[in-house]
Amino acid sequence: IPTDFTSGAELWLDEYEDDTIEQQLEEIFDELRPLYQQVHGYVRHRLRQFYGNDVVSEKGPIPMHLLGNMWAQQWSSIADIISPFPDKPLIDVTDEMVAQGYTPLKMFQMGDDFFQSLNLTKVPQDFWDKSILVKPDDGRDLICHASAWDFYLVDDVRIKQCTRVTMNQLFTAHHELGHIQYYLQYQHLPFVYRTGANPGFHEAVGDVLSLSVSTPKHLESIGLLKNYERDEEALIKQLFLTALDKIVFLPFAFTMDKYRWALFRGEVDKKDWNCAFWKLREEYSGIEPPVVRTENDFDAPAKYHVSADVEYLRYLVSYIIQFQFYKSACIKAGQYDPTNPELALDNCDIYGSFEAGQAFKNVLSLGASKPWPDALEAFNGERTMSGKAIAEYFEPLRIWLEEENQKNNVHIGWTTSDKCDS
Ligand code: X8Z
Ligand code: ZN
Repeated sequence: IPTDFTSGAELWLDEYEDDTIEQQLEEIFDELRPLYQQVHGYVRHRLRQFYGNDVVSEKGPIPMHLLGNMWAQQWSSIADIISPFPDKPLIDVTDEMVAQGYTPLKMFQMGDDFFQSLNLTKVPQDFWDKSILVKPDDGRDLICHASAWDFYLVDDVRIKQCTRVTMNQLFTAHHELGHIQYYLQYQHLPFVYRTGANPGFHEAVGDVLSLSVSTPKHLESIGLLKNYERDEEALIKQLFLTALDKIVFLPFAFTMDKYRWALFRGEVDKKDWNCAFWKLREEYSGIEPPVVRTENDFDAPAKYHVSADVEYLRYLVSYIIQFQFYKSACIKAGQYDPTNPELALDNCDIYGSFEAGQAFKNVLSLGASKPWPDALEAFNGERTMSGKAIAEYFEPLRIWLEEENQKNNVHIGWTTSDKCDS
């Protein structure tokens, strides 16, 4: 393990065990940028219809306070005002969960059941006894940002999540249980190997299950979705909803660490620290702050991971490789066949597939004992990170968006704004 890191950036990047990781991600991001720009253009167009030209310009960055999330990192919470095909149902099973009396406990039990259905390990009793799954009401000062913890003993793994009964929180419960499953699968290894093949692997596991849970097929099977008719329009609407989370997130995740690398490497003068942040957010995501910022503000630490000093590239890597895992798991489960529209990738449910579970076991039980390309190979034979699977997943949406944006004369890309005064 090298100790002569030239900056914190090199220390963080070391975990990816590949000197070309920045370059690789840059290239993958370049491949996906056209799709992001189509989503961005369409959303801006819809927001213009909703709020008018005075609020949203035709060609500028989107004012981020309209996007429904404090950091504009995912935009699905405004899906009701920007989705195509208003007559088609927008899949949000939150109300149904509440109506059926879902509790945080039940949400985690369902997640645990999903892992067991793949023939993976059920969470130990200690997990249920020692986790915090509901926000304590005793006035304790507690960080509510969801997290999963390995106590590096045997079967002592815990989640801390201030769980609310919503569809999104159901996905987060699976995300956190993914970390737990990884801890359990490698707990037999020596301490130095009890970590992910790289940090992105750890973030990807639960999300693969969430992708499956979010399909109409799975939601119907667990009785949360009824009378859903999956025609061409419903399919596009569903893909659009997923893109508001999974595609929109890519430039956000990249900029969180591009920003910190630049600071760590001494590339930004301290007097420009705030505007450098907004410049990156604008360049990569095409968004702007709601009001003019100055160097008297310092906005980046408003994001939990920045204040808590958690590396963020892991999520960019995760959002790319989780589609590689998902696609292969779907094929193994007999749930995806590119030549059969009945077995589409975006409606693949891997629940109950021992084959998919075995692929996970191959990867997770290695921990960090082998370089990550070896771990990936153990899943599906691939050895490189690739944007091909995520592009394939969203291909029908890309085709639809390009046509729709063209038809509506939607501007693609964005001009620069000056919302930060150095
Ligand atoms: O922080 C998380 C997880 C805990 S590892 C809840 N995520 C990122 C975030 O919320 O910013 C999951 C997706 C991105
Ligand atoms: Zn996580």
